[in-house]
Amino acid sequence: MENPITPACDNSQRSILGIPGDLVKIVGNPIDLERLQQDTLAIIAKYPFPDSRQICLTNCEHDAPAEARLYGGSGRLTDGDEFKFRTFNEEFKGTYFHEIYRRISEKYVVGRTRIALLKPRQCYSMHRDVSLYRYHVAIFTNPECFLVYEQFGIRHIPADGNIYRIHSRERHSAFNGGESDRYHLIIEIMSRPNC
Ligand SMILES: O=C(O)CCC(=O)C(=O)O
Ligand SMILES: [Fe+2]
Repeated sequence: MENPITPACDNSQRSILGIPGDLVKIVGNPIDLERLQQDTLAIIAKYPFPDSRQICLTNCEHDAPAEARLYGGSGRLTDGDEFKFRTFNEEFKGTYFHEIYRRISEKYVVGRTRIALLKPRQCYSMHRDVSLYRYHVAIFTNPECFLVYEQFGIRHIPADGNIYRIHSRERHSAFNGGESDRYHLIIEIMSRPNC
């Protein structure tokens, strides 16, 4: 008899429920992953990751203290205003992150832009974000890292140099069920349908 709790599923699909096709979708042209990884390693070596496990590449004010510029936009925002953080931090100008930020800025209004670390066996609470979409680039990941949607199942974002647009207003979380650190670049974009 079929087990009603764990229905047979095709693991190669890496999804469980009926999911809208574009829940996680590749946008634009790929980036140079190796350059991004090199610049990430340099940043990791220079700046400690705080408890929120995020370094913000954008900040709200030019004249904020260095500490606030790096960490002011990290973690959960109390007011949900992702577009306060629109100034690219001088500290990271000249990096490949800046090039990617400028490339996306040519087409969209870009807000809070972060490097997010998820350590092995860490996860986020289930939540909805204010923004409809976000862009993600997996910088370093492992096959056991997943974005989890309450309604739609799970998705793995591979480190393949692609920029992925995710739906961030659907209830979701993310976890690292693997044994190596996961680093994602997360970019807030002013949402428009079909962007
Ligand atoms: O994968 C992550 O680090 C964060 C996922 C998330 O909650 C988001 O991007 O909205
Ligand atoms: Fe989120």
